[in-house]
Amino acid sequence: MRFLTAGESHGPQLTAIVEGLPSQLELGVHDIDPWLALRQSGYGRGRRMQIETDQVQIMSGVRSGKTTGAPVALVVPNKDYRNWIEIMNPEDDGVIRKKALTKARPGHADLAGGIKYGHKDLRDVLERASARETTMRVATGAIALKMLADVGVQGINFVQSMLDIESQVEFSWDALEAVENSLVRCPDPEASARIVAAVDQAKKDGDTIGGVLEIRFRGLPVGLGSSMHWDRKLDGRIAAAVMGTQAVKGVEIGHGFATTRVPGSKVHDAIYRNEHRGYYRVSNGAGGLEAGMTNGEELIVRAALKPIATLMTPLPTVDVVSKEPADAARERSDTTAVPAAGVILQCVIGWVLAEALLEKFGGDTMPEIQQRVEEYRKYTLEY
Ligand code: EPS
Repeated sequence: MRFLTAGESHGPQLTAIVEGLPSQLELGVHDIDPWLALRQSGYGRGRRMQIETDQVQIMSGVRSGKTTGAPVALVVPNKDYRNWIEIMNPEDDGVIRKKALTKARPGHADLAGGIKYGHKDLRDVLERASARETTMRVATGAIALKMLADVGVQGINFVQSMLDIESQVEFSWDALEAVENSLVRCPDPEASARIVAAVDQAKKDGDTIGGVLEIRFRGLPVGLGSSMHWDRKLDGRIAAAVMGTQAVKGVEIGHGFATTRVPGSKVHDAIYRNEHRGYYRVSNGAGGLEAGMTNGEELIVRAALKPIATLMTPLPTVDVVSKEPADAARERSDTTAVPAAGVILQCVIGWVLAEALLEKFGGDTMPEIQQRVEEYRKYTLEY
């Protein structure tokens, strides 16, 4: 499976082509749009989210609510394009550069991208680097999540901390409701309220806020990924997908960096077996991955998201046209996108898992895959 995305933040539309999906997967816009809506939510977003109501159009590869096996083309129009048509129109050779950006924002793609791609209007860089692009990674990831759900795999994402405000509640799958009820997707109501206040303060200060996200999946078959080939190890592929998401600066699986602070006897998860559960662990420091393969326990991934680089109280920079010192450009932006990032990361990790599922269980049709997963689950229990 693979996909390509295209589209600028203020261009006409966002596009994705997904190739390699099995046929007979039940799929409709109702499987994708709720994820797009979740991605738009979260306290701390800017005015752009009031302009957009992202809804996907499925342009190919699906008939009567099922995939045919053909490439699936997806489109999400940018409603804001009508306000940018003079600036972003791909057809117009007299494009007005009235929103040209020359004062490179520290932490954004602007300066390195301008040098690399040879642009002095840094809008030509930022329009694609924008996190608007994650819309299509959510749309494609939502398809992966549907495949996973059809073989009994469930995911969840939530905010663990923002600034020094940390969720104090022990994780539970029943927390989903608390997460959905929280303005910032944090399962701890008290931490959630403090984070909302911190976002308000940051907005007043012209500042931005990052945070730590946690994403979990349960019900994964044992042995997705590989211990034999470095580039097929699932932890590496998950880390690449997570780090390939805008603003992510760190990724951790299971106890991650904390495993370095205690000896091995306190790190590794003892193995038990009974007839009902088969092999299992009572701890999960490994976060569901050993040697690049799923081990049947919950997959636990954490990611660190840096604060958004567009600051209303800007940092010093250089104007790439005048080459004089300047304050970095101010653009309409979000105070934080941490809550949305959890949704995005669940989708991009879901994609990697669905890919690994297809590698292991093959099959041109979804019913074939489902049957093979079911047989393999029986085999795993008896092994
Ligand atoms: C973004 C800036 C803001 C965000 C945008 C990412 O958009 P605008 O410049 O139109 O105000 O809202 O995120 C999205 C549009 C989105 O859908 O996530 C940036 O510069 O990266």
